[in-house]
Amino acid sequence: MNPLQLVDLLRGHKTYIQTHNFPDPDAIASAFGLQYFLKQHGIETDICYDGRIEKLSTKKMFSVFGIDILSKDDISDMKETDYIITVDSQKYNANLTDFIGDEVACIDHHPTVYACEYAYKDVRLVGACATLIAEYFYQTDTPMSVEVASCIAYGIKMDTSDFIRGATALDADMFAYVYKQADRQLLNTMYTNVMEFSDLKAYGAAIDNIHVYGEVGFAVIPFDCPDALVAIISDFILSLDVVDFSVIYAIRTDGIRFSVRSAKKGVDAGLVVKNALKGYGSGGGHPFMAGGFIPKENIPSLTEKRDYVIEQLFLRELREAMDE
Ligand SMILES: [Mn+2]
Repeated sequence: MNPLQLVDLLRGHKTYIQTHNFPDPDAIASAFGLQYFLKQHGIETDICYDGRIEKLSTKKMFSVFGIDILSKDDISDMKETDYIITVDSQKYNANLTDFIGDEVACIDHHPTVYACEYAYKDVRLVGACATLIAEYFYQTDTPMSVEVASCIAYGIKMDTSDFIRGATALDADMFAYVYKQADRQLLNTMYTNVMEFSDLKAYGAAIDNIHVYGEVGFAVIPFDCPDALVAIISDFILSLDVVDFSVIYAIRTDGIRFSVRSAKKGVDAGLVVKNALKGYGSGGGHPFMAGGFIPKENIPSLTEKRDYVIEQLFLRELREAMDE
């Protein structure tokens, strides 16, 4: 795709850049980078999202890099004729609210689930969406600010988990490109003071409750805990040397939220959680990272031995997955 075609498409239109709901660092870095890129070519845009920003480290991006972003409540004046560019997400996905504007463009690095035509479409399966945005600057020799360079570097690092998750040669090349223009101090700032006291409580609960069977680690967080934190704790438990598959779940007021990780070759976390929770709730995701949910009305069917039942559901699926 030639990014200058996107510039031509938008000229004369009120344009919003929309991230997926509950945006993560890659979605925010992609939106912020794209906004700056378009501005350099004479196009003013607003960044918007739906949902909440749960993690302290993600919120911190706004002050560190100087990002302005509008929540759903701030965009009540959006019109049907306004243009929307979706970044790090695609129209009709469950994680993207359908705002009233016209989705004319899409820039994403996820596989397409529901096909949709856009006037400008750039969907490539690389490690981070921010990589695609960095390439726009590179291809067109458009200058970027140190804040944009540092922010894109952070987005790429986070979404590829420091180049161990889905990273491609393009991610590495574009990281090198932005890193040379980044302020390393600014980037380093993102890694300090990012844990909240409530996070520590969730880590503590998971450590207290961990059960390991073979290479499978389970832990329950027996209180309300945001999705993003359940996911971080699942990564944390997977980092134990004896654990190759982690199942972390939080008991929340609306139900039980699961985060599942697989480092086992051939064992698809998405399939395991989908099958394990069948009849109780729903689940799915990628081969290496997935999530699931049991709504509160189905919790009684797990009986009083809730944790034992959950462990058995997963262990049974895992035995099958490993046999195949
Ligand atoms: Mn992403």
